[in-house]
Amino acid sequence: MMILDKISTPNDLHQLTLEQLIQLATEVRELIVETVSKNGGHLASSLGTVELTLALFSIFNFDRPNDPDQIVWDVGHQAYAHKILTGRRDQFHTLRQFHGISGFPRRAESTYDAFGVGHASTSISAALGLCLAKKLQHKIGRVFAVLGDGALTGGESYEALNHAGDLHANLIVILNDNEMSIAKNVGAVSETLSRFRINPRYQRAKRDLERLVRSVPGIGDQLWNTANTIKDGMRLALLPPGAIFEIIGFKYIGPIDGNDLSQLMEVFSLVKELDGPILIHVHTKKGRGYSPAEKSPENFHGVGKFNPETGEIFKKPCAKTFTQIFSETIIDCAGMHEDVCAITAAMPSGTGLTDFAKKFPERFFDVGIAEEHAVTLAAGLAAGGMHPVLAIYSTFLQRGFDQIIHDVCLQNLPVIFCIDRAGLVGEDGATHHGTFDLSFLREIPNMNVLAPKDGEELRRMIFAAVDRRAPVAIRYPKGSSDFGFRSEEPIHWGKSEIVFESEVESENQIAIFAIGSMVKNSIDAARILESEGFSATVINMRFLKPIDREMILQQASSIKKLVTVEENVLAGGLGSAVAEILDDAKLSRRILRIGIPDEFVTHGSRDQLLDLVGLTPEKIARRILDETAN
Ligand SMILES: Cc1ncc(C[n+]2csc(CCOP(=O)(O)OP(=O)(O)O)c2C)c(N)n1
Repeated sequence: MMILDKISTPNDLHQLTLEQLIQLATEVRELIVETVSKNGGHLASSLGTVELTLALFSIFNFDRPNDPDQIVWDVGHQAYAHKILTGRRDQFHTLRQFHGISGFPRRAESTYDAFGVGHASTSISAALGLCLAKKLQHKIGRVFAVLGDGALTGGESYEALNHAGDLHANLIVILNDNEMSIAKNVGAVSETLSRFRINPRYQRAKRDLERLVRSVPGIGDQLWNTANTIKDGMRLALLPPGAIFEIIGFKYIGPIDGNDLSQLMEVFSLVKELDGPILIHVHTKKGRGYSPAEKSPENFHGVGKFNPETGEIFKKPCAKTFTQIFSETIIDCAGMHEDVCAITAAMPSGTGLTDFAKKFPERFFDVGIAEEHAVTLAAGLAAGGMHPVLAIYSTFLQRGFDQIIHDVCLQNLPVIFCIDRAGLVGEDGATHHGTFDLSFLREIPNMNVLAPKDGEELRRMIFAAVDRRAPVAIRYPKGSSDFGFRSEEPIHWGKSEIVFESEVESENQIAIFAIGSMVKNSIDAARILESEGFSATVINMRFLKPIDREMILQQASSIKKLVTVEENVLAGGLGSAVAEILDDAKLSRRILRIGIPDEFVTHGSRDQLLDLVGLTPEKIARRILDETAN
């Protein structure tokens, strides 16, 4: 019988011996590797935190009725062991699948998921909130924030540390340091912390821990004496890196080996008796226990399906992605323009800047998980005479909203935002969909908002944006950039293009205004409509702002049925823009606005989700047919 079979809740771990826990760690790892090899997911980070999860569950009480101890996992991509050990083992095979469990902790999924996550650097703030809520309700449960060294590059982490230290909050922060973000971590703090490896200077550490433990009122001496008998072999150090945290009121413990169960359990047993705020610095190995992931943690950070025996990652044959087109184009632009430089917030490979970084290292900046800083840094570079391009996922640009308004657009600075993963991203789900950017960018004065229908258009838009010398945002989706058609139409600023006109003559005329990823689906929908006897025109808007008012009014003057299609929330997007134009022109007209409804979209494959929200060609055509029938 597997040990895992005996575990239904975290407190079941209290009964296990160290040997059984070590065996359990192996079983949990095997299940993680097996499942992620089939479903894809965040493998390396989750393998690194298995012992940490087991040690927390075996020492603390996550099952205390009405007042359990609670963990907030930062990003939440490292919480697979947590999911398996908190009653979701049987559903674990559905990880990240449509109707299956989420790849991230979600309050709606389990009461053990204390706080929903997906974006980085929120854990300390959220854990502090939980902690204060416990205090105000006279509860005794402990709250943990577990964050990586990558998440510690995000400003919100420091804002929360600063506040927690000031409040003397009873919070335990576990800094899970593996020296990796997705790529190698960056920044001065990470650099400083990494200089302090687990080392044999634990005599001093012992002394300092003794001071902390003995200071526990009433039981300190006894606690220390008991602990002392099991302390041999402990690698616990209270070393200078802790000074960063001690200055702001945290007790710093570490670095300790976060993949060594006995060390972790020993430290947690002692810490249990201490009041916070405490920061425990653990070193873990990303990909621990699965050698392909240990060897290339970046490739196994967020990975698709792979062969678990060999570690060979299966790649779907696919035409060039938008990311690849961006990657090539930005290198060409930088070759032609010496002022072009590129910024990423901890995602050099995801956004396609790895080759740029090699070719133009002095013009490349990885700022860490610091999107707000990235936007203002770009504004500063632009104010100083450079032409920065910030390559960023749509969902993470949400972090920089005020900076876009206050630092870039208000000063009308030439910053280009290349916004990848715009629209539905698939298995990462609600926290990661990029479905708001058209709306939140369109409302900002001076901002230009573009969306290409294919790779070639993206290339032209990037060159046009460089010539424009203004704030420009170009958004494009995940995946292939080749849709099998090609238009040679050059980009005219603020102008759309007609990409499809039915050959059939019909009284039933329809104009479909589509943007970005939805141009292709609208053309396919138009073909379906044509087969139903309709005559459809599809307009590739290209620009949401400045929008092609002339084209909209011209179509509206001759065609009764107007439709807009966008892979963005309906509120404030293309449909709203077209409606506003018609209203301003006193043309009262019903527009069928097709886009993402006012709700958060779940996880699943991109195709399943497009179908769910009604953005496949068939569903678009069906909506239009239903509308015309009524
Ligand atoms: C705000 C934000 N920006 C970017 C990301 C993408 N991202 C997911 S995990 C990750 C690296 C996290 O590194 P770390 O916190 O050290 O955790 P590790 O994976 O090393 O355990 C990044 C950049 C994100 N989730 N949130």
